[in-house]
Amino acid sequence: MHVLLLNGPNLNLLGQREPGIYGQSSLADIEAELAREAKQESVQLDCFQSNFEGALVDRIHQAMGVSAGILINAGAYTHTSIAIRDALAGVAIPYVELHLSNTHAREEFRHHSFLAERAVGVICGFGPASYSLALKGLLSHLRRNA
Ligand code: CA2
Repeated sequence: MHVLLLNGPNLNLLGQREPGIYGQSSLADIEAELAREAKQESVQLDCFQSNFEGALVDRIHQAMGVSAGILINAGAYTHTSIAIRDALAGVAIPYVELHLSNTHAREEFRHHSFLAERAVGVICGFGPASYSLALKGLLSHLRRNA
C-alpha cells in the first residue's frame, strides 16, 4: 500500500529557522522517521514537497490509482487554496490534514482551512509528532474501510 506525504510552501526550511514555532527537525528528518514508521505497517511512504501550488496539484493528480491515502501539510496554502481542495476532491483519495503548530492558537487567518471540511481528520499542534499521529489516523481509517 502506498501513502503520499505532501508538504507545502516553506516547509523545506524546517530545522533552519523559527525553531520556537516549528521545532528543530528538518523535513528530511521527519520524512525519514515517518517512512520508517510506515514501513513497520507495511506501507510505502512517497514524499513530495513544493513551494508551488500547481506542482502540489499535479502531484495529487499523479496519486490517482497509486496512493491509498494522502497526508498533507499544505502550509499557508491550507488557508488560501481552493485549487488544492479541488484537486483532493477530484482524485477522491482519503486524506488527513496536519500541521506542526496549533493553527487555532495563532493568527485568525490561520483558523480557517479550505481542506479540513473534506478531510478524514485534522491533526495540529504536536510538532513533528503530528505527522506520526496523522499516519496512525489515516491507516486506521483505511483499514476500517477496506
Ligand atoms: O504549523 C504548520 O504546520 C503550518 O502548516 C506551517 C505553515 C503555516 O503557514 C500554517 O499556518 C501552519 C508555515 C510553514 C513555514 O515553515 C517554516 C519553517 C521554518 C522556518 C520558516 C518557515
